[in-house]
Amino acid sequence: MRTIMLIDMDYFYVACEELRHPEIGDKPAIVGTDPKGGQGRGVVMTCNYKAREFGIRSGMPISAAYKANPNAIYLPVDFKYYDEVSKKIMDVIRPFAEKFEQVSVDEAFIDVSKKISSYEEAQDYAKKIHDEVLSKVGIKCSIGIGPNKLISKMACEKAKPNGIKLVREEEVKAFLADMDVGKMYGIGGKTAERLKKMGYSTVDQLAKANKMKMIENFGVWGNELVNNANGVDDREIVENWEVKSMSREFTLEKNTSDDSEIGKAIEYLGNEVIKDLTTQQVSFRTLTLKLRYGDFTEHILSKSIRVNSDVTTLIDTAKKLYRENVNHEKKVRKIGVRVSNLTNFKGQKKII
Ligand code: TTP
Ligand code: CA
Repeated sequence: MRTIMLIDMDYFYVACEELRHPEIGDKPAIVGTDPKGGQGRGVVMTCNYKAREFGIRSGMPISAAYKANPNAIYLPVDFKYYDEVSKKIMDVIRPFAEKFEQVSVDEAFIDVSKKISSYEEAQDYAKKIHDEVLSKVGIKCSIGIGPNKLISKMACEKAKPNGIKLVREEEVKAFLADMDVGKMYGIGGKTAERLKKMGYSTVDQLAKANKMKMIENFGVWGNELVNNANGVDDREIVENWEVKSMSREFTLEKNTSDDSEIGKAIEYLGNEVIKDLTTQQVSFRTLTLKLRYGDFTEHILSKSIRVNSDVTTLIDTAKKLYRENVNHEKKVRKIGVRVSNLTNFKGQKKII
């Protein structure tokens, strides 16, 4: 039985602020730009559930939030502090996992297939993780449990806030049945619109779509969309970004969705990584590409390479990962290229 969990912190930035500002109590609170008495520009990054009762949401103009509730507590963003809290949380979660993949500052997938032998056990295990994050860090989270990444992520959406939701393999079909395509993990607003125009409004309808037609319209992604609509997703949990690896990252001068500019950044990073590998006299088997978008969400993509690693293979593979997975609805802010599963030139495994 494959058991995947997605653990996501509730209203993360504000939850962090609550740790150091107990005076927030049960008042509505917002992290974002300064509202300047309703004249401020910029957006709400997130808000607690009390503020959500006033219709305030992430991404909303801060001026609109102010209009909805001028008496809420408005706090500036402090990425450094949220990263510190995030690290503490991930350190709590990691030991529970056979495989651990942090997907963003407040979310991680874990594979617990071998640790768990029944769904009941999975639920108890998730409860343990939930309680330990709360007792050690003081932050509430929600956990989705399912047979793959897609279902666990979507189950987690249903679990929010502060809940655990399990979707068994045999429940997947019913779970997806009447769902709007826009609610499916990985489908953004523009794609949902396109799908609806093509006659696929619900996940059910998309599940029955003709794959060739979908590939004509969406490229290889079309095939994946239909698989996902059927609840099928065989993506692995990609192990940690940091360990036993070499990596280079690059923040773009301006957030962009220009493929050629991103291609150039990948070439630059690929060449730098190859230089590092040559200096250390190691070759790699696994390549990982990290895309961080303007809204600070991240996409981490990985591929194992069979042939010996050279710079052309590295760059071509990284570009392919980019082309096949990029979310064109968002602009890219930062790119990272990492190589792992390193072997020294004599063929011995090397741990870095
Ligand atoms: P999310 O996990 O999407 O949201 P959340 O943790 O605030 O709320 P939820 O309880 O629904 O999970 O995002 C994590 C953090 O990323 C969030 O606390 C703030 C930041 N963020 C932005 O900066 N801009 C955005 O548009 C979103 C959605 C999040
Ligand atoms: Ca969250």
